[in-house]
Amino acid sequence: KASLPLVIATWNVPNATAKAWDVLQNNGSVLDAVEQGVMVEEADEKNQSVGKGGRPDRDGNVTLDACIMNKEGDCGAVVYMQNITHAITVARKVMEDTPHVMLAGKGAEQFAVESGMKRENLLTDASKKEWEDWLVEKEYKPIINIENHDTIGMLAIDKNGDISGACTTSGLAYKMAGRVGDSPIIGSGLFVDNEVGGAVATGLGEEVVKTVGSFLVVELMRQGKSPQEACEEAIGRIVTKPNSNYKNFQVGYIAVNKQGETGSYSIHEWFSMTKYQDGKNENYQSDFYLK
Ligand code: SD4
Repeated sequence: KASLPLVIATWNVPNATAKAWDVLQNNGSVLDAVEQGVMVEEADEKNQSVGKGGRPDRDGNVTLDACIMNKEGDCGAVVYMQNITHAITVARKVMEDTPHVMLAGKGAEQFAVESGMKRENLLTDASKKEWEDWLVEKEYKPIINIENHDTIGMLAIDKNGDISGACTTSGLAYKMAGRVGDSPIIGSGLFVDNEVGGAVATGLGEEVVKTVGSFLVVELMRQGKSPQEACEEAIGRIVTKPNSNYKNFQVGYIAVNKQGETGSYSIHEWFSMTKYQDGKNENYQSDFYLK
């Protein structure tokens, strides 16, 4: 049996997993752990895929997507939200303080401000400069891989075996205004079932949504697959579609089951998972489909 607690996250995000681990060590809840863990990346202006410092859409607006899910199976999400750094906290407030599961755009921002969060400019000089350079050619193609810095999805399982998950992103750089990806969609970007396990996705959100990826991974684990096998089969659903263009985009999944076994798999090389377990905080290169 795997040693608990443990925390896993998409990509190389040791500061985020360390924060979540600290919360668990200090008897914080598993929900606090994933929320506070991903907040580290939201606040980090150097991570240009999440929160403050995120890359904008084509019009220069940073728009955030996030969702969170607790061990009771409740969830909350914000989509297309601007001017608030900690989208995950707003998602949690949607879950806990409203009768709804999802708020979008202006309504999400208004709710955040009414809940005491402050408006901030999320477009940093660095991301603004890159966007201005992009405007010259305006060539739009999904970026296959951004090593180290990307959408953060996190799953944690506490010493009692209870699971929670969080996912937060600024979405694809230079997306169309109004575009929403997989990350705030429960079942696509994130799914947790405390009886079975949890999964989160990263990469080209459209492809994750089309296959309801994270829900699929969890259901495959329910049928007896290991987290690794489940992630591989969910990637298989994408790459075996007729006319799949998978050579041109990346999707990656990480998963944990109730026993604390973990898995990760992607289409292309260079996806990785950060895992904090047994006091060790390590990054693991993920196995991948396109060899
Ligand atoms: C999206 N899945 O908005 C997110 C972006 C991402 O690696 O994960 N990029 O589609």
